[in-house]
Amino acid sequence: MASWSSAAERNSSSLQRGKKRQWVSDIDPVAFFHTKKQCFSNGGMINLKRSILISLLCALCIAICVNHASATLIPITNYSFENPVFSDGGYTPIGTPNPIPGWVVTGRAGVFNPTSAHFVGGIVPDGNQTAFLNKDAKITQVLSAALGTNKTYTLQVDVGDRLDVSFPKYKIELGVMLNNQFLALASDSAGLPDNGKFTARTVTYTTLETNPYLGKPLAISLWSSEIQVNFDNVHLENQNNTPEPATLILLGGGLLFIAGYCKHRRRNK
Ligand SMILES: [Ca+2]
Ligand SMILES: [Ca+2]
Repeated sequence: MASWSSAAERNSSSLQRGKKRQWVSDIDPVAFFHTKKQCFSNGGMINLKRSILISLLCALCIAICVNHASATLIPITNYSFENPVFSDGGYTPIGTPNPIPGWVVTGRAGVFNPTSAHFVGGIVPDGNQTAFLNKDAKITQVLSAALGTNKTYTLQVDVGDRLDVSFPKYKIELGVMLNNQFLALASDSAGLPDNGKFTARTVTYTTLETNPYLGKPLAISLWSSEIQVNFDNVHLENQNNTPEPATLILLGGGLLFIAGYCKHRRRNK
């Protein structure tokens, strides 16, 4: 039985080899060569296109990373209202000259070290103190930086609602100084912090080459309608919206590499 099976398998195998030989002999060698060459050529072209695409994507990713890394923090004096220092529950007394160092104050405002009677756990977003602004009070700071072209400015401020006071209206404004007057360019007044807590609010402003206020000093203004709004942790940064020289060098290097690679492949064919 086993020998019959082996003989049948041998016959079948021999038949298959015969068919295979015939199939191979039926193929036009010239046509086969051309087809193979075309397949290789197409495969090579696909690989080359894939390499170029991957290289370009890598260059683009690097360029985006470099652009994100170019965000610049603009210094703000007494941004966290930790100066001057008060003990728990302490605040700027009425009539204190220069009540918030670094800020121009109009109306009743100062710095405040709250306790758990004022905010949940006595916690503030940064450090131990906040600014407090009562009825129609405003604090303003003119910054050392000027409004630049093709930039996106992001101003972030934490806004707090005291446990023992109802939350009034407020306004956060980013602007420029024009003829010694503050001119708002962007603002926020829509935040509603939970009772006894702070919420982070953001104001953004993007400049183009046609902006009429380019070169004017940047300024920040914070305002409260009634007793009382608390502000803390004021941060401003800008991000360039045009490629910087480093980005262009990276992109140029990537393109030169691709060109060199293509030349190398053509030579080796
Ligand atoms: Ca603080
Ligand atoms: Ca409240």
